[in-house]
Amino acid sequence: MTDIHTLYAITHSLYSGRARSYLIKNNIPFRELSTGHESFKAQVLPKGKLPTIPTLVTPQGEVIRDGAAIIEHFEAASGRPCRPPGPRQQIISALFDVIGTDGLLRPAMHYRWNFPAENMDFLHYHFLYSQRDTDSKEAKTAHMMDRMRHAGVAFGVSDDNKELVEELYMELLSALDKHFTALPYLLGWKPCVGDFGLLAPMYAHLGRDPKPLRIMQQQAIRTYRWVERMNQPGQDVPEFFTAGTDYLADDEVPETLLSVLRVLAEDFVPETVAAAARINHWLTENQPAPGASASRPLGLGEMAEFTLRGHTVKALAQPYRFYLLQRVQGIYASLEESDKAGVDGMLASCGMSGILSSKLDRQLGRSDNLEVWL
Ligand SMILES: N[C@@H](CCC(=O)N[C@@H](CS)C(=O)NCC(=O)O)C(=O)O
Repeated sequence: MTDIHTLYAITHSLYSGRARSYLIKNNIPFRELSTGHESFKAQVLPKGKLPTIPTLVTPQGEVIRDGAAIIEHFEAASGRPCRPPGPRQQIISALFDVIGTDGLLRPAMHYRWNFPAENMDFLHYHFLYSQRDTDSKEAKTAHMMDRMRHAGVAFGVSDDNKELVEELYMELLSALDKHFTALPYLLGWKPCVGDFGLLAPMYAHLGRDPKPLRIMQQQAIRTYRWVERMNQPGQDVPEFFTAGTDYLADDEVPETLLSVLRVLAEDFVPETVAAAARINHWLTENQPAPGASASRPLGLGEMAEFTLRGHTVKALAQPYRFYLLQRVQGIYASLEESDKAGVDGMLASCGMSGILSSKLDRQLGRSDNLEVWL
């Protein structure tokens, strides 16, 4: 038996970037294989239950499907090295994990799929070589790329609001860049769980596909460096001359990070409120049995509709957002009243108060590698 973990993942996959970065930053030895390897279908999929990446196989042969579950596996086993100690920082870290995983799909999909002249050859290479080596490889690649091309629409990008998606993303980049001027990570001198979540869209799509990569390198150099840094072992902070080693002291959440959240709140909060209403309606109508899978979107008809700067946006309402949001709400519920007041003030100052009250009528849990309705 080897002590090396196997990460089934692929370079251009959004969710893979989050788990890979966690393994790199925490010095966990691993090799990466694509799902095109025969072992994935034959040995891993029966235990992972869904063909999604990232999926991890431990040296003992345990299979863990889902990026959040992979990170939780290591966090729980090693004293939570990536959870900051203070309540405000813990809430912010868990919140960035949700936003990164589910709140930036519009810019990620828009900048990947709506610039074919710049991106298409690059994408074709990556989709082709993630396939099993069969004669139907090219046809399957074409099919997969065609399916994904429509992902932007499903997540709310339309001909009417493309400029708005770009405007908001440029504001995000500008706010992030100001933040990374003084600090190399979200909450100080080392990455927290929220850094890994945010990396998901910022690496494989926005920090790697040719069109958005150029934008980031030219207009948000410090953010680009953070993306690079998140994929390097060690701290990687040569440009900081008086670098610290830990999270910021006294549970500080810097004003520059609240400015980032102010931009993110503009669509994250109304979308979350609308998605909760939509999914709660679906729950009333469908009454899934306790233990039924909640791992996939409910269906193309289940769209959250909300207004963003005067435009109507319709985006898939996904239970997974609430699976991760439950963690933020759980941290809040466990706090002393005085700490709750501190968190309330902080969230109100950046337009994020709504995330605490947006809840589903049924809790979500995890069983046998699937998110399930409780
Ligand atoms: N909740 C999962 C989502 C993983 C996921 O959807 N990954 C994409 C690639 S970025 C995938 O495997 N898609 C194939 C599929 O959905 O069948 C996670 O965070 O790991």
